[in-house]
Amino acid sequence: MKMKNVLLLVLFIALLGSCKNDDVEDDLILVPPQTLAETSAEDDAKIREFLQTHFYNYEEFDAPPPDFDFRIKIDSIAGDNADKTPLIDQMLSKEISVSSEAFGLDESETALHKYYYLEVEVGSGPSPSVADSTFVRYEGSLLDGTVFDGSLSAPVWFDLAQIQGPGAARGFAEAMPNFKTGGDVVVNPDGSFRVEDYGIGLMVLPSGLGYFNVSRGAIPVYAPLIFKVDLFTMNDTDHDRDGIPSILEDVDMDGYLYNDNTDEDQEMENFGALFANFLDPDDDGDGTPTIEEIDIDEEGNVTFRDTDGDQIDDHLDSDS
Ligand SMILES: [Ca+2]
Ligand SMILES: [Ca+2]
Ligand SMILES: [Ca+2]
Ligand SMILES: [Ca+2]
Repeated sequence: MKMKNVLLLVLFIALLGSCKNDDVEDDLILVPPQTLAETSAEDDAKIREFLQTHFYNYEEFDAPPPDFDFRIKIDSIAGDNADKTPLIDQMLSKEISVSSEAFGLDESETALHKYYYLEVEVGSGPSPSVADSTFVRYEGSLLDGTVFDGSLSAPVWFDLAQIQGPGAARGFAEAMPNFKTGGDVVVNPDGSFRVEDYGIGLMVLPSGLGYFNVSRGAIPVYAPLIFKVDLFTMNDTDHDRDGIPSILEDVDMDGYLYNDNTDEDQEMENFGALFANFLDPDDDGDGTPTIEEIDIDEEGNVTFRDTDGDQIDDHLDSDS
């Protein structure tokens, strides 16, 4: 009896040991894991120090020189620039709750994360929602100025709903609704295009709204991120084509699209996978597609039905 226990224990340790070795070899992460809460606080201290010691070319934006390119430039407050207004006096901030599930962490926790943003130029168009698709020019950098990504010559479409999900820099999607798009997009015969009065924004994100414990290219683990963004235009989205705009599938209206899944229990049983409502064409899993359980008028406005009068709309009600 005693022998058996010892054997089991040895086996268990051997298994644990081999798992650990594999992990280290696979992703080469040698730093000890950190919690969201402690990292969020550390990041905020780093970000605030950065914002206190840096400024952007606000004077050029206030009185643009003839050949000004309307690009944000950030520099240290020192020497000739010792009298500049620091970013901390100009940027606004918002807080977002982040769950450790998004990063597959062992320790379950939810922690508030503060990001900073500045609307450098206010666009003349509407603001996107966190579910919209946006046409942007952008540059991403670290606090030390290292540029890790960008698309300055050719703008790109970014699906904010996807960026809000796991594996992407969620804060990019969260901060974008603080900015506005520009006027109509005018495409020239040579394929180039022009957008008047587009929005220009700056965002600084803690690592929990970035890639957190994952190193990507030049981005180390636990790295706060800076994004400069030119926001040209946007499209509304309906990811699952069920007739309901994706932003209206945020049922609990908390601004997060991935925690609304009406038929979650059933999905796990039937498919072994989960589809949040904005990615699910049959939201209540009753076999009738959502698009047949709602009404859409000629102008595209969506209204919901409640046939059995139980205060649950038909497309979210598996028994009607
Ligand atoms: Ca939600
Ligand atoms: Ca679902
Ligand atoms: Ca849906
Ligand atoms: Ca249904």
